[in-house]
Amino acid sequence: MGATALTARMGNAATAPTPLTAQRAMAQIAPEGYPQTEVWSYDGTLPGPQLRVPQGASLQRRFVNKLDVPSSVHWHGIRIDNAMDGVAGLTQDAVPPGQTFDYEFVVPDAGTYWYHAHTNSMEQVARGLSGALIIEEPDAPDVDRDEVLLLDDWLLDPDTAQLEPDFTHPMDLSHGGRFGNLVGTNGHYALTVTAKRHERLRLRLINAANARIFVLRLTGLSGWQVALDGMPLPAPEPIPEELVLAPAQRVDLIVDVTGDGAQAAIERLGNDEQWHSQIAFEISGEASRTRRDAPAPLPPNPNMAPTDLTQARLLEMKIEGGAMGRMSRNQMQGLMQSGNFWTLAGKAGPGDTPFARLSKGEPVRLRFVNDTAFPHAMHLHGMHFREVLEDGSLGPMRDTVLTFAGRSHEIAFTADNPGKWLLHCHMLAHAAAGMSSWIDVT
Ligand SMILES: [Cu+2]
Repeated sequence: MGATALTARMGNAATAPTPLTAQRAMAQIAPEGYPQTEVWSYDGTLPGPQLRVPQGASLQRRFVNKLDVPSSVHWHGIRIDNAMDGVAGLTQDAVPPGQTFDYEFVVPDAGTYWYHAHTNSMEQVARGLSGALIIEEPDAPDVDRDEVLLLDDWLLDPDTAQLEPDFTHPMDLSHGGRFGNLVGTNGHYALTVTAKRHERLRLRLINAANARIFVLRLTGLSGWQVALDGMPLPAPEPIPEELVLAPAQRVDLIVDVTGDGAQAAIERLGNDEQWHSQIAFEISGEASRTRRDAPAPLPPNPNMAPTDLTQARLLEMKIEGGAMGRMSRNQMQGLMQSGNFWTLAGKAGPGDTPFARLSKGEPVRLRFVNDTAFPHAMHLHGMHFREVLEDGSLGPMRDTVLTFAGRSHEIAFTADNPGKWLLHCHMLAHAAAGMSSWIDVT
């Protein structure tokens, strides 16, 4: 029996779940001097409120839809009860304007997750419907501060600072997706964080952009990556010189402020091949005289055992279509008549039948063959997976893998969570234009 049912039976009707309200709001995304931007928000803020829940607890939110279009909420990366996954048309009906839906589920894994709209997400996420979801370890690592950094971009009219309303531009759908012309963090185009020298920070980076792959580097900050897509790494690892964060991916870093000057930064590689400040850290004062010892690994989450590859069924999903791809002109024109530009395993859109039917507990190897001219960030709902690396070993647990043009990437997972799980590209224009499929675990 869920907590809501229990509460009802006890006659304690006063404890309705806390609302999470989708509504229009104004946000100062662009620099001062520009007007505020009208966005679609959760609870009136951009990004939505940061939700923090202890590991193993039940998260309860009454989603209230005050928009004039249907919507629903997906809890990205949570190994969740299928009925709470928020995918309109697959796990629930979209919530009509003026109505509500009660989300209630246990959060089994500690880490950095996020929530976002999963009804017409190409438009609704671009308009602002996303926020951070932090599941706290019972024994949190020893840091001075925990900073959530939700990276995003916005496509604004440079004169009015309002969102460009053409969310279904064929150029975006058929190429890399909808990119913004203003890049920022936590709803600001230029986020500044204050810090002390030798202060130890846990940085939780979330890529909430519709299509942009962030390539980042740190200056004046030194440390380790400790988790990917929420899941702890077995041991802290050096931060790569260039940190790649595809749409929907997260990374947890533990860094010390080691810069000599007054500034440290997280910088982003721009299309111009130059490094631009993404997040500025203003250093003043000193937290301690010397650096601290290396951090311990994060405590492992439950159910992280690697999948037994020898027993695994092999599935292949060919990714085809898009501009400059190898699909024939005739095939492409046929696809475009249905409003699509891409196919997964020969099919555009989720349809009525799953890509695969899996038995609960079945080990699976899934090979993505990216036969297009673009990278795609493939996301599986409900279960994490590990990439099968070139030497046959298994990589860290993730929920989103960046596949590169013309390359194959194999993932392995154990189908241990029953339900209908979406499998799609997280370049949201691609997902809307054919790159959405699903698996059925029974
Ligand atoms: Cu894609």
